[in-house]
Amino acid sequence: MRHLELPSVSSAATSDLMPSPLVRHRANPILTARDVPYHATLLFNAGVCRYQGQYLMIFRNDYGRWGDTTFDGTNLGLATSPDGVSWTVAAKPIIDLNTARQLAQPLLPHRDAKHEIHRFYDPRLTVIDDKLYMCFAVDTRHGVVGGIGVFHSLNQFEVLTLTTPDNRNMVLFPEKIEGRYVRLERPFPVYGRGGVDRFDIWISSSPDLRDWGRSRLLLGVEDVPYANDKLGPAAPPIRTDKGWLTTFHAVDIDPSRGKNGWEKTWKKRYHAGLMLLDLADPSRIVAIARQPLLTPEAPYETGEGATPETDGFRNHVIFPGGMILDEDGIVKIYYGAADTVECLASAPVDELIRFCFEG
Ligand code: BMA
Repeated sequence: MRHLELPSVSSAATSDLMPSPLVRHRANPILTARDVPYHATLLFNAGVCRYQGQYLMIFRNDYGRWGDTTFDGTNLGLATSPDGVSWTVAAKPIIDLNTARQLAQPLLPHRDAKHEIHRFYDPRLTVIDDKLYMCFAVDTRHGVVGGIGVFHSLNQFEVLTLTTPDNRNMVLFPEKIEGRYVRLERPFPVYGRGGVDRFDIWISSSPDLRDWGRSRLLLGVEDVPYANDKLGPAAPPIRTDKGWLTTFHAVDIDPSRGKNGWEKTWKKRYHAGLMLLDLADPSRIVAIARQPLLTPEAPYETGEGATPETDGFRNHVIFPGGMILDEDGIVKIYYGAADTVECLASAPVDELIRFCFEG
């Protein structure tokens, strides 16, 4: 991989690498809890896709009280848009905790999902052959697991598979590759890692979306010059003629940080990264930008301006969850900012590809 011979972050920053082509939308944040007709506090980390002639978003809503880290719960909300910028939120959540427990129960046949499942969150949407799929994370009594399900209609969701713990941040590729479905994922091993986060991106495949295997390491923390903590997938990949273009999240820790968001200490910073994977063998990285695609800089990302009431919940967080290539060659990237609001940034697809090689 090209970046293995690359300079450190500080020397890269002073060199003449191509700057990120991504431009933040003027209307940011494009969707917040204030747009939701039911109890909502933090609206972020949405999955977004184009489906049945419109833009469709499923967002995470952590509801409680501003500034208070004891939340009442989390549900998933639905929003639609004709242009990907102005959104209308459906009257009720699309999946709440009770529904999630019922939906997952068939895959937990010898357990009571009511006791087993505590939280269902971080939706990621992919359309394959006109069918809408959603990956998600589930906090259970026995660890965090990733899941994949299919919408038979927007009112009918079937959970197809759950992973073993600990895994999450799963995203599906939008088509089968060599006859198999493919996903990116982020297991989080503890044993052997010296008690610190060192989480990497893995790739697996499946003949039927239920049974997964052939897992391989795709990208390690040490491969990303601006990460010193952990990595994971972000938005589901898009097809381009040069390869699968995909974002990821990359975290660095600034130990000097004190109060920074609603928690007493939050020392992490989440960037968006970008890479290009081989079309026929997506476990092969064709190119990866050595600089971040997006780093928290705008007030709604650093958190100081995330809401009129308070800082963001977790300041300095950018977490892409949706990536759409429109007919005009512009890629829209949707991301959660400060774990508080949902934002949009865009760039021409050709420039994003060039950024993977020259950025
Ligand atoms: C991760 C997940 C994400 C979140 C991020 C930053 O562990 O919970 O949903 O955006 O932390 O807080």
